[in-house]
Amino acid sequence: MESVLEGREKTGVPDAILLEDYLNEAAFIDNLKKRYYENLIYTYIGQVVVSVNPYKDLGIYTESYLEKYRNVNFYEVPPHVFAITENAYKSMISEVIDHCILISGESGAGKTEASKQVLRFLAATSLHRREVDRVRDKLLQSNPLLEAFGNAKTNRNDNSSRFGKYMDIEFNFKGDPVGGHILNYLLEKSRVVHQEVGERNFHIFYQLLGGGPAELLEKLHLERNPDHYFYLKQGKSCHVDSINDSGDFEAVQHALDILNFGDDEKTAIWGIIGAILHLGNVTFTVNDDGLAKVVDETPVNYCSKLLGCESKELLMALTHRTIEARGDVVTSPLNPEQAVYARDALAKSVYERVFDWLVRRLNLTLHNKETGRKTLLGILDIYGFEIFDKNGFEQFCINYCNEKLQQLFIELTLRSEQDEYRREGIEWEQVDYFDNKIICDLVEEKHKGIISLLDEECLRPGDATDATFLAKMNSHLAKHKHYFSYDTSDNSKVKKTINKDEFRLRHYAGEVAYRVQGFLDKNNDLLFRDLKEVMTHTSNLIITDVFPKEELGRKKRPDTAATQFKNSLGELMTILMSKEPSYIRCIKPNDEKRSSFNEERVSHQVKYLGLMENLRVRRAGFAYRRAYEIFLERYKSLCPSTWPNYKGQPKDGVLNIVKHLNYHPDDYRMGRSKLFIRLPRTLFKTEDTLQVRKGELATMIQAKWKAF
Ligand code: AD9
Ligand code: MG
Repeated sequence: MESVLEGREKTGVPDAILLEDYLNEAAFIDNLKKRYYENLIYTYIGQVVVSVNPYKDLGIYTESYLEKYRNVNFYEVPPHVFAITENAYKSMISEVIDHCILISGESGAGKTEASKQVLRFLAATSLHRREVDRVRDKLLQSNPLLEAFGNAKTNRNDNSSRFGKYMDIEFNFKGDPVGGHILNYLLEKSRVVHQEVGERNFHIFYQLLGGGPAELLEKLHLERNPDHYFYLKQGKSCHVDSINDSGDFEAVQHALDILNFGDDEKTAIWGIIGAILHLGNVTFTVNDDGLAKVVDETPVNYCSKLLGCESKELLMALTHRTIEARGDVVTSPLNPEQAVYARDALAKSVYERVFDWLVRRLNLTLHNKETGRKTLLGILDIYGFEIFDKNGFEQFCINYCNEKLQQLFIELTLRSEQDEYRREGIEWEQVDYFDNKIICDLVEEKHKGIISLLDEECLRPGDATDATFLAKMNSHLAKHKHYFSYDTSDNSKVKKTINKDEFRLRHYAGEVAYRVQGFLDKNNDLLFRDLKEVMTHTSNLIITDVFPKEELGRKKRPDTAATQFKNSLGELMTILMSKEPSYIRCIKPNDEKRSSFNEERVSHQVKYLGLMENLRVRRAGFAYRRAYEIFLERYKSLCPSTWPNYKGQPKDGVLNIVKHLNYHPDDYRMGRSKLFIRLPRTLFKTEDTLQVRKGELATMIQAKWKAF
């Protein structure tokens, strides 16, 4: 295999810090492009992996690749997600510190694929003892299961993650994976009841219909054709060429088995999926008083049967609302519009809670009972930054989450760089970069940020609407550099591009216009009490678990959806900050989901991911650094005092080598544990000398053999 240094002529440079013209974005992109067309999708910026989605199978994740990247030095093999994973794994084991691998990039850039390969590589680290094998299989099988329930086709990505996922893998002191734990973030549950044209509901619905055995579908009273279900067909794209629903159903069944789901649990799961589909087919009309009346009771009956509740009760709860006010209980009928709202709220709530249940259930299975020293390696794979034609509350949350991650990247890459120079006693030069903290604050700041303003409107009794929320933002945020709306803009050009019911944020990754419609509602996240009550006494074992009776007695209003999300992101940031991070920065090379490299699209992402700044920071002082031991090991043959035998301190050995090679004093620094080299040129020369030397040594050996 080529090393990072040896491959440079044929295929561009494998590490962008080796680019001579490192300030030049065009040169950086040209390098990525050259490599992309050679099927080399990975390029480093120091320890950061930049990955460009190949949109085709490159055969670079096979067993033999898993092997090739085991026990190697980061810089001696071509860039790969396996290399960065091996690096993190090795340092986790040897230094006994927790690590995390943070994967970012916009929707469709390849985060989920990368995270799966990272997990595969880690799972394969075990020594194949039986117990470890079992853990490994479970860790791996959690993926297809969660993807089935949490991913969907969007207009950006056929397998788009609609939830955020952070997974810790636990290793024992021997370095074997012994357990895991998953944290999930805000599932886009509105998708259960509505999809934009070209999109689908969560995969699992189509998988069950496409792959479920006939007897199962019969029991669930389901038709095989997804077009039969209102909740599945709104996007008008039930069938997708790139997706094999029935095959994926098999994979889910297999995963459920490996993860020890019992028959009763499986029955409960399929019952719920079926119940949601039937629920979506319940329609309402008006009775003589203008109030909601169910058109056809059949789907209500099926739904109740599958959830295990009384059909009459469900029917009543779908068309009525009971309110308790100062001890008085008043039940009033709903109009058809309200009834549809109640129906959808039930479907969303059931699905979301079942998803949470799945994660809890997985965590029970992945829980490691062993005590003793453990280290963790976390993998973060969330929904990427996205801009659609219509963006709502969900995109607002997703993009806010991406702002937070970008913020973490900025803080940690700069901080760790600064720390390293300080630790090694080397002078540091500051590099300017765009700090997106201002946007994070705009969204999350207490009392002033968008989430606070939204919560105020949600909690305000009386006439609060999406429009009053917009007005409130306009009055508070008019002057903010990253906030725009029709009313706050006095520039007629801007006015033309923005609708009256939108606000626009200038995110780190681009401008996004959000329609305010639905913000209050989604943030309030109400499920009428009547429906909740019915859910608390069903016979479906998952539903009874996720709708506990105690919830009905609770007086305190739960946090709003946005506030819950904000808090859980805050906790996530704390977790990530406490670990040693590695980064995979994913780039989406075009919008057509095909293998080609659109420079403009890439350039946009290079800008907003801050890759040029990243590169400058890496190069500001010293482009290349290597621990003394490693440098010595690689180059010891270049100096008579270190070859063939050297017994002294690595640092002294390295000093001998660089002196012998006539390094200019300005070109390098001796840190406490590492050698720092200012320019790639110096290293190239050294590497070339090494190649010549290897040739000489080979000839010498051959000559010896001949003489012998
Ligand atoms: V989202 O934010 O969840 O919408 P991701 O996760 O960034 O997005 P994903 O990993 O799902 O994107 O990749 C999108 C598609 O690109 C995959 O379904 C594959 O078809 C394709 N892809 C991505 N990475 C690779 C790869 N390393 N090799 C081959 C890839 N194909
Ligand atoms: Mg994804």
